[in-house]
Order: sequence, then C-alpha cells, then structure tokens
Amino acid sequence: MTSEVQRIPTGCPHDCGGKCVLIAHVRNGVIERITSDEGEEPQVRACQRGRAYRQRVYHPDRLKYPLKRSGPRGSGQFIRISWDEALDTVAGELLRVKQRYGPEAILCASGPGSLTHLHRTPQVASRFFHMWGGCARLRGARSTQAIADATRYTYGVEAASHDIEDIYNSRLALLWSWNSAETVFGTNTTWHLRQARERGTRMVVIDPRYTDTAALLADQSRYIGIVPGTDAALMVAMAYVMLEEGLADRAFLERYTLGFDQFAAYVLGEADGLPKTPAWAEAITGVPQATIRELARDYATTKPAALLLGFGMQRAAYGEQPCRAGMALAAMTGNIGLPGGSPAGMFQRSSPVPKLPVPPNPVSATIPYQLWAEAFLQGRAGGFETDVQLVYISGNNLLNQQAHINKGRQALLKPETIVVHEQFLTPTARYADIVLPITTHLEREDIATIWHMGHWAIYMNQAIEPMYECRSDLAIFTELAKRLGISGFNDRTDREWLRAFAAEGGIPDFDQLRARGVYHFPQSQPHIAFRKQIADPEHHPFPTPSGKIEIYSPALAKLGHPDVPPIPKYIVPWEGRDQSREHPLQLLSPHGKTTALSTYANIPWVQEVEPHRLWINPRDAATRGIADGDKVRVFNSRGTTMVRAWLTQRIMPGVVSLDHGHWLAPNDDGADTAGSVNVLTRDQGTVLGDGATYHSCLAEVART
Ligand SMILES: Nc1nc2c(c(=O)[nH]1)N[C@H]1C(S)=C(S)[C@@H](COP(=O)(O)OP(=O)(O)OC[C@H]3O[C@@H](n4cnc5c(=O)[nH]c(N)nc54)[C@H](O)[C@@H]3O)O[C@H]1N2
Ligand SMILES: Nc1nc2c(c(=O)[nH]1)N[C@H]1C(S)=C(S)[C@@H](COP(=O)(O)OP(=O)(O)OC[C@H]3O[C@@H](n4cnc5c(=O)[nH]c(N)nc54)[C@H](O)[C@@H]3O)O[C@H]1N2
Ligand SMILES: [Mo]
Repeated sequence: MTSEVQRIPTGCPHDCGGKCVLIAHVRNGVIERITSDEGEEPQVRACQRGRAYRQRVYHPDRLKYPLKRSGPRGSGQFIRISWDEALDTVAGELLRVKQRYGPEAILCASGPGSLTHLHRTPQVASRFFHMWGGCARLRGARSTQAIADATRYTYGVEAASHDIEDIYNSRLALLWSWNSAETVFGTNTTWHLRQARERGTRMVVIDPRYTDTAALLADQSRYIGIVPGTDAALMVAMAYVMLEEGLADRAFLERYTLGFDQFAAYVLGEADGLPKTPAWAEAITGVPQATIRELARDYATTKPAALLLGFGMQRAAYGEQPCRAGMALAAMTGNIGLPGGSPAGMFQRSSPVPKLPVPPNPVSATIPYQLWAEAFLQGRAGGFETDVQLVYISGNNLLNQQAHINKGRQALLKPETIVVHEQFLTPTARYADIVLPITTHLEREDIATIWHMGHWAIYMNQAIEPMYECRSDLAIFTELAKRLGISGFNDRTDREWLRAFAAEGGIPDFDQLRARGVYHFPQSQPHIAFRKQIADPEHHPFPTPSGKIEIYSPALAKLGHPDVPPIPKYIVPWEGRDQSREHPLQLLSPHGKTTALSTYANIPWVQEVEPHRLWINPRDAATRGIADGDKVRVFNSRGTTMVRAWLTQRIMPGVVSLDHGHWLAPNDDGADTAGSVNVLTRDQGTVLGDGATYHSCLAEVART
C-alpha cells in the first residue's frame, strides 16, 4: 500500500543560534526526506543540521525504553524497565530525598536541548520543580553572562541591539568576535550582512581565527587577527587615538554619558602613568599600531557605524571588560540610538509569544555552572550553598559541555541519585541511575521563535507518531505531578497550550499558522535600541541609576572589586599569552557548524560537512614536528584529548582551536579520544556573574 506524500511544516528546536522552517515529507507515517522553507521571501531556510534530521530521528542509538542502571555509575550498563517502574522509582526518589534533606538537595539541571515555547526543556522542568516546593539551580549563563552584566551596568538593561534589518543603514560594521556564518545568530543574519555588504556597507572582522564570516564578509585586508583575551587593550588604544586626534563626539559624551573623564584619564595614562597608546596595545594584542590607528579613525569618522559584539571574547577571563570598552567606543563615536549605529550591547530580540509559564522558585540555593563539579564534591563544607543529593537533568549534556570534564566525572559519582531525560545515551546520560527516553520535536507539536528575530514565529507540526516508547518531557512531568499530588501542573492538551500562546502573542489566525508553518509579525521599521533616550533625553532617561550611559559605573565602584573596575580596563587574563612554558598555546573552543552545542555530534551526515580537527598554524606545527592530518595529543594539567591536526593559516601563531561539542570517549588511561575539548578547559567563572570562561585556557600539542 502506498499513500500520498504529505508535506508537514515543522522546525528546529535546538540551541544553534537559529530556529528554521523544516518540511517533513511523510508517507505511511515515515519521514522520507526533509526540505526547508519554500514560501515567500525572506525565507527562514534551514542548514545542513535540520535537513539531516531524518538521520537523527531514525538513528539506531535512539533511546527507546526507560532504563535502569545495572553496572557501576558511568559504565553505560543499563537494563530495560517499564514506564510504571521508571515513574514510580523517580517519584519515590524525589520524595525520599526531599523528605530526608530538603528541596535544596535536589538540583534541577535542565539545559537548552529544546528551546521552543511549549516543550522548552528548562521551562518544563522548572515548572514542575517550582510547583513542587522548589529546587536548587545552576547560575551563571554559559552563553552570555559577561556581556549581559556589562550591558546592564552600562545601559541599565540586559540586552541592547538593533534588528539585523537595520544593518542596511550602516556604512561600516565591525564584527567583533562575531562568527554568524557559523553561529547563525538569528536565522537570516548572515544573509542580511552579505546583502548589506553588496550594497556598500564596509565590514571588518576581528577574531583570532580567519572564520567563515571573515572569508564571506570582511573587505579585503579588513580581517584583523588578535591575541585572545586582549580585545579590551585594542579598544582602549582606539579610544586613545580618538582622544589624541580629536575624533571623539564630545557633545554626545557630554549629553548622554556619565564618567567619560575617568575613562579618558585611564586611557591617556593620567591615572597610572601609562598612556594606552597603539604601541602599548600592539605589544599586547599583536595588532600593528598602524592598523589600530586606521581602525580607530575609520570607526570614529564613518557614520553611522555598527560595532557588533559576538559572545566569543566574553566567554573568557574578565569578559566584562571588552564588552564595557566596546560600549564606551560606541558612545565616543555617537553611534547609539540612531539607525545604522549600534550600542554594542548584548544582541537579543524577544518574542511576543509566551512560553510555558513557570512560577517562582521557593528555594534560593544556587551553585555556579562553572563550579558545578566542585560544588558536588565539596558541598556546604566547601562554602557552597547546598549539598546536592539528587540531580535531575533534562536537555543538558552537563558533563560534556562544562569546563574540566575530569573533575565532572568524579563529581557525578557523588550524588545519591541521577535522573536523565534524553534522546541518546550521551556522556552525561551514561552516569544516570534512571534514563527516560524522549521524543524529538518531529514526534510532538510546538512553536519556536528565532534568536534575534523575535518578530517571526514557526509552527512545528507533529510529523510522525512517537518512536518506540518515547515520551515528551512535559508528558513525563505530568505523570510525576500526578504521583506527587501537584495539582494544576498540566491540565491542557499540547494543542490547547499552543493555541493559547499564539492568541496571547497576537498571531491572528492559528489554523493558518499551522498550515503555513511560519508567521511574520508586521513591523514598519527595524527596532533601534535607545532611540527614545537619544531623541528626547529629558523625558526618556536611560534605565541606569544616573539616567545616563554609565561609562563610569558608581555601582561597580561601590562593589570595590579590583577585577571589575568602575571604568572598562584591560586586565591581563588568567591562562593568557606567554604565561606558561609547559603549556604555551592559547586554546579556543568555539561553536562549530557541525553541531548545535553537543547535539548532532553523533549524526554522520552532519559530521561529513567538516571533519573535527585541531586548527594549528603551520609555524606552531613545524616546531612540534606535526604534519597536516597527524593525530595529536592536546593536553594540560587538567586532561588530554586526541584529535587530528589541521595545519592552517586561518589561525594565528600561538593559538589553536578545537570546536566544542564532541562527545567524550575516554580510553583506559583516562585520555579522551574524541576531541572533547572540555577535558582541557578551566572551571572558573567571570567576576560579576560566574559566567563561562572557556576561552581562557592554555595547552600544549604533541604528535601521538
Ligand atoms: N553552528 C552553531 N551555532 C551556534 C551554536 C552551536 O553550537 N553551533 N551555539 C549557539 C549558542 S548556545 C551560542 S551561546 C552562540 C555562541 O556564539 P559566540 O559565542 O559568538 O560563538 P563562538 O564561536 O564561541 O565565538 C565567536 C568567535 O569569537 C572568537 N573569539 C574567541 N576568543 C576571542 C577573543 O579573545 N577575541 C576575539 N576578538 N574573538 C574571540 C572565536 O574564534 C569565534 O570565531 O552560538 C549559537 N550558535
Ligand atoms: N569549550 C566550550 N564549551 C562550551 C561552550 C564553549 O563556547 N566552549 N559553550 C557553552 C554554551 S554557550 C552552552 S549554551 C552549553 C550548552 O551545553 P548543553 O546545555 O549541554 O547543551 P547540548 O550539548 O545541546 O545538550 C542538550 C542535550 O539535550 C538533548 N535534547 C534535545 N532535545 C531534547 C528534548 O526535547 N528533551 C530532552 N530531555 N533532551 C533533549 C540533546 O540530545 C542533548 O544531549 O555548552 C557550553 N559549552
Ligand atoms: Mo549558549
């Protein structure tokens, strides 16, 4: 029997920087192929990951049934159990631990597995735990903590950016630690940047790696390689040039900012006797003085110009500083609040469509994400806020994706109980006592909205029936809520929730949304951050304590912490250049195109796009006797990983790079054999908010 092929509009749920339209071609309940948006322009078209999803749904390693551990923790030995036994066991453990140790002994470690509006992994789990009396949480955003902190201290809000459609108004764009060609950063971002460039917007890319973005967008000789961790020095020297050459927009600074003079005193060396000249910065950043001067002049005299900060450089020691320094430059050039400019704040645009509601958490205990393993091992005795006894993980490859995996492996032996909701037996799931198999988005219904494109909504129709015995996180927590007597956790069908979200979000026709698969909220003009504050400062002060852009922050001064000074400064990072003879190479671990975090690392079609390799400059390779394609050991005091080397001029000497997200595969000696970079990274947080600092990491490389 053959039936017609149905074309079912759905989308991608993972945290890849996008969210795109997928069309599932389904016959007799089986997906035969996946294509993308074929509607009107601009389309929301998917990349290779979404298009390869058939291989993920039908992967032989999909988790099929509930599992119970049958060997030692981490051994990967499990037996199949029934759903009734699994749910009774989980409910029983939750009750036992809560009664014995209190709710703060339960850590809800939900992550970004699905970032949609209904089956949103962090939201679903949080709703359950918060309604049940609370739980301990992980704090400190791994993605954006430092830039969010910097934006808040400078502008009084966490996010401050323009819609990407405004890029057509920019004459110049500085893409600083920004790699949207790979990190997506909003589905159509690179498409708009490319079109703007063709229409005359000049573009500069500043990154230790000559990324795909540099190749695609940087004008000739407008790629600037920089020593990792030194961006604040380059920015401060640009400020020096602007001051020296009288290029700063004095009227703007006077009218809208607080404390520019203190910053200028630091820049000119009046405060510490050290003028932050281009020569000073060249020695630190590796960027030639002439380039620094030219960049400063160009940015100060080409108006409007957009300084756009990616998140790479702030996922590092003192990541707050380059962000605050960038914001100071945006103010010095008067590029805030006008079309074509940019406040250099955190990029974000939220959606009017609501998400599954989450009540407040009655428990206040938190542990920093960066120090989760230390916190498990030390607990209250080590000064942490709680002793974790039960870890509840959903949508999170905790072990693989946090710094210092080897410490994490010890830490996961400590709690009494570990429950994991997963689609695959990830390195983290291997440590679970109970593993519950989860549907993919193609087996359920949802709404997604796009990073930085909150004015678009995607309807994700269910394409096929749930595979094997898989259930959604929401369905599982609904069952647990019944067992634990939580009333009102979920008394709607998925469709009823989604219909309500769409209506509340102002989408006029739900059935049309489902049929078309995508909805574009009408808007006449792209969003421009702080337009009102600049046009009419009398009536619209900035939402900071002073009502101004706080280049000098009295709140930071009050904190009195030398590592977050009240004005932006260059601070020598830990594990920076020339700090170790034993492990001299700076190791970056960026977000690569073949995964969304650690998702897709096991999907052959996606991995074919680009082999997983260590980027190393031929000069560094030569001194180590390494040839292209050689298998190398990358190591430091925290661990060792093995991977093939790629000799390339696309990375500067002294720096190596290995995309994160590849699944830990330790050998008998404890060395990882899969290029899982977090065996090497350091577990230390940024100063203000315990943000991630993966990029401040030194290592050495040798042939195996
Ligand atoms: N393909 C893909 N896209 C993704 C993701 C993914 O896993 N895969 N993840 C998504 C998520 S969750 C996030 S948070 C974002 C992350 O987005 P980002 O944080 O912006 O991405 P990264 O690749 O970590 O860093 C961007 C660039 O910064 C550069 N960089 C590193 N250190 C420095 C430095 O000191 N100075 C300068 N100037 N540049 C530096 C890196 O070489 C890299 O090219 O991406 C999202 N998009
Ligand atoms: N070295 C280094 N490490 C990094 C970074 C870096 O720049 N460098 N970046 C960090 C950043 S920004 C982030 S955001 C983190 C993220 O790291 P994680 O939070 O660990 O995110 P993922 O690796 O995507 O893991 C999500 C898991 O959810 C599962 N999943 C997918 N859909 C569902 C679902 O519907 N339900 C359930 N229960 N599970 C689902 C997937 O199979 C996957 O294993 O990684 C961080 N790690
Ligand atoms: Mo992230």
